[in-house]
Amino acid sequence: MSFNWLFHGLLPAPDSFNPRKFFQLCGLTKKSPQEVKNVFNILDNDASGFIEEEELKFFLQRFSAGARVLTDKETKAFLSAADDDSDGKIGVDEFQAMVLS
Ligand SMILES: [Ca+2]
Repeated sequence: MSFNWLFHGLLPAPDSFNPRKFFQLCGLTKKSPQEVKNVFNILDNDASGFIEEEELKFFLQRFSAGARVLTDKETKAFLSAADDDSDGKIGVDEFQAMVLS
């Protein structure tokens, strides 16, 4: 996956990261559910089947190694936007729903 172009001038300033906008910018919203699942698996670094807060922090770095980590505020906002059943982590269904709807 190469989204490096996104980080030349488009890397969001601290506390301004907007996941929905990011998904649109990198074209993820036009991908198939399976492709979105592949991205989910990359973000689920420990392969637990969920993206936990500790993994979500490194969201930008999974796309580009030189990117910053998300701030606590951004991480919590991202989590609550995706976490439909409020279990404190993001499942693949929740991730697909957030990206594709
Ligand atoms: Ca995980």
